[in-house]
Amino acid sequence: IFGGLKVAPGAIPWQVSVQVRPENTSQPFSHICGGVLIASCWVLTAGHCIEQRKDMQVVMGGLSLDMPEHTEQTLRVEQAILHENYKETPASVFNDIALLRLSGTNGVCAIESQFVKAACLPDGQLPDGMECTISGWGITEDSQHGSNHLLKANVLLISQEKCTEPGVYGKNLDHTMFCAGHLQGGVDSCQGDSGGPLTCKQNDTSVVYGLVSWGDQCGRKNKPGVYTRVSQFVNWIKAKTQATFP
Ligand code: 4AZ
Repeated sequence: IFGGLKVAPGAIPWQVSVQVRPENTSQPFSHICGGVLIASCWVLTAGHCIEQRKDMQVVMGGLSLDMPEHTEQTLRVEQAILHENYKETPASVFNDIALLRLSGTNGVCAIESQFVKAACLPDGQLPDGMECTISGWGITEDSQHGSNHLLKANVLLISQEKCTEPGVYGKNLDHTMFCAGHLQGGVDSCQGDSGGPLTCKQNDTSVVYGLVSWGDQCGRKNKPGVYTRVSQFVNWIKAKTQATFP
């Protein structure tokens, strides 16, 4: 996160760290992406975060990546479901969404607490100009290695009309994506934040409106962050999670 502030305990209880290690090794897991808890056994992340032939786990309820915290819960990923129409091109990433099914028993995986809580899915579109929140452990203006402490920043929803202008992202932006940030630059998501939440208030409830997806570098003027438009995938999410999703 560029232009971010440290997150306080329990402030973003749906944030998860998606971690991988090579299959069947005893090497430690390392953070690759953010994710969003949407039900006890389900995490939403970006499609480009899925690495085949790797063991995956998610860590939630914590703020620091290098210190174990008593509020943390670590769960293994049983299955990664990549969107059928996921497609990466040199200039864009289409349908950049995936579901992680967590391991648990009788439909209980993550245990809800003050520090761990599922986010709601959006119901329709939100107005341009609305202020929303992004968060993650990704690269910052000061560190190419990312942040050890979870950071957050406020960004504004940018209209599709503005973001498809030739000087912004032109035809590389489609209706399954949207832009958010500050056109003057400075405040943005970056590498390592991918898959993490952009949440907005809808009827006084925080909803996961976007997932960090891509952008032309980070924090640059006229190059805002691009987010997966979660409202376009609510039916897909419900279909894939049905038996266990309320
Ligand atoms: C990345 O490389 C990336 N500024 C993620 C987010 C943004 C740019 C790049 C948005 O994963």
